[in-house]
Amino acid sequence: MNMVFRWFGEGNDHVSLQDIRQIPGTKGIVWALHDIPAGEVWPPERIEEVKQQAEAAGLHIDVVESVNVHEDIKLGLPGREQYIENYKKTMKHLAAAGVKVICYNFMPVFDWLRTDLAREMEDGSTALFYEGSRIEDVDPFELAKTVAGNPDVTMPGWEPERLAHLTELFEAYKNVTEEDLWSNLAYFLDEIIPLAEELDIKMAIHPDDPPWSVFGLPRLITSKENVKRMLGLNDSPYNGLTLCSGSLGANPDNNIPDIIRSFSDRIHFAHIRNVKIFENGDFIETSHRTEDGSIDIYEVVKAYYDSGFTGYARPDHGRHIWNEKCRPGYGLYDRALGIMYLWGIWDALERQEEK
Ligand code: DNO
Repeated sequence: MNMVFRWFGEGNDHVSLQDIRQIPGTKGIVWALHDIPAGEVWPPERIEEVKQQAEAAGLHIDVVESVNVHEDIKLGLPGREQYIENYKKTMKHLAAAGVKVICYNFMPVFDWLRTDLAREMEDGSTALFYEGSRIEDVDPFELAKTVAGNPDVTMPGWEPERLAHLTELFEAYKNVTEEDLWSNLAYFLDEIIPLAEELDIKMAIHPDDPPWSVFGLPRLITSKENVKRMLGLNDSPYNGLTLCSGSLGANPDNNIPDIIRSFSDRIHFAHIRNVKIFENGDFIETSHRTEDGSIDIYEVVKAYYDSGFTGYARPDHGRHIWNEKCRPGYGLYDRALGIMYLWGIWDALERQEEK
């Protein structure tokens, strides 16, 4: 396991590179140029800047999360040709800097979605929470109006540039079926995977979070069956996965250790975290520890271990603890504790095998 840690960039993250370097067994940052809108080319000099900062702190920049995919590509609009060209340019610039894995997602309109950024738990810590009833009956067009009229409304995973166009985006997706989205993904992959092979950059799609349709929008990467379909769209090993245990695991029908064992050779990046699922399907992000949530993190790590996983892994979202003021889900403390839990399991498995 090549352990890495998400870092939002100088001046954009309260966690320093030095902090990250001090987490045992952590070798690199997971990064992005967050200020560059989806669809634009990442300039080589900006990439070089991050590389130099990271390397000065003794960390690598092998994993980028994410190079976001422009909506025209997901919608299959004529504009996609230009945006795919731009995507390819960014891939080339990243390869030149030594990047090995690009994480991306193919979720229409939003990235991850929660209803509460700081739901308090019994011990006083807070965490991201998803309450189905607050989403499932919401009319997206009404919501778009509220958002448009109120600059203070922000939702996790909703990039400002998308928020500004919410009504148009919902309108554009009105007639896009799940099958359309699959074929638009296939089109995108046919374009970029040959280049990924040439550049030796592994593409790693992130599952949809939560793994079901929200606001009536189609969603693809939601189950084992759909992961299989996605990998089958292009059989190249460069067409791979970011296996996020917390995203797929929010649906209790998804057996994460089984998914890992089934597709281990195509998992280039592991996001490992736990969630506690309530009877009505709501869920909260807990500590990484198995006992605290609904996902057996021991079995998750064991599945990677047994598969001889040598790819990149990061702790995923953590709780907000010890009065830390941080980005929702991205505090230093709980994610660092998560890393130690993951290493604890891994090292114990290694020892057992040596005996
Ligand atoms: C949330 C993240 C996601 C992820 C993207 C990948 O914290 O796991 O936002 O970065 O879906 O493209």
